Amino acid sequence: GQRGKSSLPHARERTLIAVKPDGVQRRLIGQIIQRFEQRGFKLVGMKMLQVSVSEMNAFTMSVCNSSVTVDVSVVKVSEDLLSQHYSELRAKPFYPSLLYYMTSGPVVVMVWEGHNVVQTSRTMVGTTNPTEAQPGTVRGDFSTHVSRNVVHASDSLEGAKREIQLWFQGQELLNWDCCDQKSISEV
Ligand code: IDP
Repeated sequence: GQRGKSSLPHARERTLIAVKPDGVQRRLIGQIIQRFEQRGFKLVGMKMLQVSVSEMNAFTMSVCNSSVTVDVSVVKVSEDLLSQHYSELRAKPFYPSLLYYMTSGPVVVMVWEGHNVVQTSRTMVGTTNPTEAQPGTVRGDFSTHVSRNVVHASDSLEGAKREIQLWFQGQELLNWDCCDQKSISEV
């Protein structure tokens, strides 16, 4: 297995976790934070914000298989953040309604650090579609439909790096020592 120096960078691995608007509305922030704390990960950044959309006066989204045009002209600026965050999904039919959902209320974005945190948090969060998510996962315990799956977790090391840079300024992330670190990881 990995010993000594080779495992060093992994203990400092970071990922982006976000409680989406439905999770905030449903008062799940605390329970989600608790799961990452009790697992042994370290919180190094956290903030609450509401993202708004620009350059979208109206869009059509599909609700229960019928098209509905939604006027979002009252919602303003900052498309950048979400369109970059979800850049790979731009061509998907659900993309407009995803933006609408993600801008519908506050989100809580967090950066968690620890050994293998990217992969482990994907396991803790569960599959994208809650229908398949195992009980014990966040999505498997708190959600039923893919369009309201409560939480976001970066899906790769590169994705995590990109998303952390997108959502956080460098000085918003803290390097601090957890007093129990030696009991949680060898490094
Ligand atoms: P992930 O959040 O598990 O990484 P992605 O495929 O990156 O999954 O999708 C991002 C988000 O887009 C999902 O978490 C979910 O909120 C939404 N989404 C994905 N697929 C669908 C769909 O088929 N209908 C509605 N929303 C979807």
